[in-house]
Amino acid sequence: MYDWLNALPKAELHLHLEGSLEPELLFQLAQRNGVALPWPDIDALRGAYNYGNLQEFLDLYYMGANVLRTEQDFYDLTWAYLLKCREQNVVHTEPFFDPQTHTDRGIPFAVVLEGISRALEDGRKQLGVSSGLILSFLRHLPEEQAMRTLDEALPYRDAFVAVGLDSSEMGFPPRLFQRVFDRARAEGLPAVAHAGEEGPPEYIWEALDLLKVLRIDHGVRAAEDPNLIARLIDEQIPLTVCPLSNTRLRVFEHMRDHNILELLEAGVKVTVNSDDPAYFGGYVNENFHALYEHLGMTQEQAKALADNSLDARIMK
Ligand code: ES4
Ligand code: ZN
Repeated sequence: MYDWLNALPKAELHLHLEGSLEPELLFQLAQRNGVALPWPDIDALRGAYNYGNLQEFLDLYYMGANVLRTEQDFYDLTWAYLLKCREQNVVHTEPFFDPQTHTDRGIPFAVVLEGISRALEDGRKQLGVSSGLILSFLRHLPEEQAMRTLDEALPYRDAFVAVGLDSSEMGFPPRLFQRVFDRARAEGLPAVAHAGEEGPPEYIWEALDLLKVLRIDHGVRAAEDPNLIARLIDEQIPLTVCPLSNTRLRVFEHMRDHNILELLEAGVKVTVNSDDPAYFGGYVNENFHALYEHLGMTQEQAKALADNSLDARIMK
């Protein structure tokens, strides 16, 4: 089963590049850039990967991102992830990056984008992994800052396939960003958004109705609203579900409690993704393995999940 799951061709549609920063590379970049770290060694850092909720994880994730300084750093980060894609038969990926995490530290937008884009291009040519980059706004920061980030990004319009919305969800509903997403759409950029991870089903409705998203990132709390589930099925709106992330962040107490296979059997277009693999204990294949081990996922269900991911690509 493990070899079979590994060989299955699949797309990854919910991956934060900053969340693919493995502790080994994090320490290497800290040394290369002369950045002091609050952890004495790699084991101490790994020991801190023990979160009670989304915010506790995000605090660590933003600290980790502080070692990313140069174009080469962003290239190395992205390239390491693409090597994993090839290893796991992820034939297509649509990763997120959070420009504000870097521009707010004084790293120029162009430095971040050039490093990532150059690695994605090399990944297409040298590894055969196709990709499309998603520019994600940080929802815990004000709308005006997201709008300014969009202004900075538009000269590079062709480097992106969509815009997204991530970071702390509770108290930061999608409606706060309607004008930013209106503007992105007017520029021809489609949208996705994190919703219904920790937030209520209302946030998923807002993402659909106000931000006009093509996909919902996470969306597992849709299960609490039968009318919303009916709509997701009717319109075949993909959910990019991240099982290991959800259990690490206590969205579900245990993998055996996860609802992804119930959603699949109900007809919702669910997909399997790794979210922040360096922080949550696994890439896409480890997520598939967990569904097999704890939920008894069949080969037929795994094939349906992988086919959903290929079908839910923005870049066809
Ligand atoms: C994230 Cl798991 C998760 N949720 C929301 N925002 C994020 N950014 C990186 N990982
Ligand atoms: Zn995410």
